[in-house]
Amino acid sequence: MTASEARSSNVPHQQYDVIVVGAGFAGMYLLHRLRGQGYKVRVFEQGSGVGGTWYWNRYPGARCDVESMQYSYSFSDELQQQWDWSERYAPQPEILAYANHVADRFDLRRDIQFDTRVEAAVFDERAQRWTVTTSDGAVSSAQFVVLATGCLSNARMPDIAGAADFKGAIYHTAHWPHQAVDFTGQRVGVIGTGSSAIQSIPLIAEQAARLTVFQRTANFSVPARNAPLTAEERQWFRDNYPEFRRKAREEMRNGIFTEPPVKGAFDDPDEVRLRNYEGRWTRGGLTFMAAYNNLGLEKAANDTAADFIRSKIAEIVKDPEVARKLQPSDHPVGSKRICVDTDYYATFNRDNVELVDLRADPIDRITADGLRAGGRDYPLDAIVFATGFDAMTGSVAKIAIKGRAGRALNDKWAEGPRTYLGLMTAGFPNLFIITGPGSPSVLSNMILSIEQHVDWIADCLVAMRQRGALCIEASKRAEDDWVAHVNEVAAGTLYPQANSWYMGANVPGKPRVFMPYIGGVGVYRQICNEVAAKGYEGFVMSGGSTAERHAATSERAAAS
Ligand code: NA7
Repeated sequence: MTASEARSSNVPHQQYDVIVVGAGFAGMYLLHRLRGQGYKVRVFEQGSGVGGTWYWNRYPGARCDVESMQYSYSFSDELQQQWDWSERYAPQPEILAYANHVADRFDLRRDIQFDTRVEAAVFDERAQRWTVTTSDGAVSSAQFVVLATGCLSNARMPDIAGAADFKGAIYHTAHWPHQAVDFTGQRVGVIGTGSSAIQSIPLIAEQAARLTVFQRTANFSVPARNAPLTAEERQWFRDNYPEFRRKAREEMRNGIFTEPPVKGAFDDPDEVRLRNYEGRWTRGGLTFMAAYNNLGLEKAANDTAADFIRSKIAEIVKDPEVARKLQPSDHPVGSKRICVDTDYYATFNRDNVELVDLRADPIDRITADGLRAGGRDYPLDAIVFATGFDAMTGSVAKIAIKGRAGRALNDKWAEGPRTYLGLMTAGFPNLFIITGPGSPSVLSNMILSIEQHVDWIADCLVAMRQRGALCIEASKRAEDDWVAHVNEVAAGTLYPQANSWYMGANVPGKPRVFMPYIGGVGVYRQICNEVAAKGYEGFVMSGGSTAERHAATSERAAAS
């Protein structure tokens, strides 16, 4: 049957064992693992290249907030020994070059179809297979579908009146043009003050004639202290990789190897505590939050760290009124992902930079010539939306997924995502999610969490093959218990106190549910391993009889 005949008859014209959605770090490693186990795999990727979030987020200053020696694959020792990261925090072009290197090194491209969106995935209960429709009009079928769609991949463009009237250029940090944007001589407005804004604002300010930053919520940020990596620093990691990676996987809450805190904030006298914060501020990076073991749990402890950062902002920013606006006051530090910056606060000392507090002066509308907020017009040549993502569920929701009895996943998740271990959702057999809601995901070093999920799924598929099982599905009960556990653990922390994208609070109408699992990657890994060791406890495997397998295979053969 030709592809066009298949399209017109809606009969799948390509049969795979596994269809993977997305060729970011998750999709790439999954393809490598599964192909190595003899599965026929097809990856569909909507971008024209690999790298996922690092393919799209090309804004000035984009870099990872996890150190490059740790934000890298660990599955291949040759790879981690041979790839030379140039800086403490890798810039986006280097991470993208790394992703391309991995694709070439492991010959991944031949099984990735670029420029192709997965639009629908429907489970056929008779054949026990998924029928997948892609943006090129093709229909494919696979026993398994894996959503490697990423947690921060569905950029959110807020609906601000008048945007269509604007005569200048509009950008979104997560859909940055592939050619460098030159703001020289321009009046630029940046909407948002999350990580993307905080990384890009200092660089845009250096180029633009005038930069206006429209801030709705002030964010906590600590200095990155980024610097070139020396050969000795790289070698130190390489020599110790087995131990560092093991600790990161098994002992750290967030999958980043560091010295874990052993004390609470009030176990130290005030001056010792301040010295500790000062030392971490000078060293830079996310480990600021590892100063004490109760910063994410007790408000009073958290206040000591928040006060320290607020005092630093007041020290750096010369205009006390601007400093006051930049000092976050409505959420505990760390309850929104803490930002890591280079000269962010100091940028507000520049003569060409202005901060607009949208709480006092909300956006009225975008006009032909700029933006009006609090009744005042700000003339602009370009507007940069640094407004974030419909996180964790946004990219899944864009695919029309139907499981058993034709039930839509978007209907099932209308009140918030429900999964068992973040890996599967009941009623949707053979559909896996990589770093899905209900797993540590965005609270962790994503690459390590990706590797853990991919390995678990790959092992699970092999176990199914050995048992002759055709189908695996999360049980409703296991899912209910897991969702209750995820909520319970989150409720014991300060995280739900912030209106964060972890909570879905940045998207109007999105249910407020704390989506990631906050129990820590070590604990989570242990739970996943135990579930597998107990014969995939909480999952139901079926279709194991030879007759059933034979029938399903014949049905598939007839369909093609
Ligand atoms: P974030 O962290 O979600 O930041 C988005 C920013 O945009 C944040 O300051 C928002 O303010 C602001 N925003 C969103 N909508 C609006 C509207 N309508 N008006 C004004 N301001 C708005 O996204 P990022 O891309 O910076 O970072 C995402 C993650 O990527 C980050 O955590 C790292 O893990 C990497 P709000 O706080 O909602 O008031």
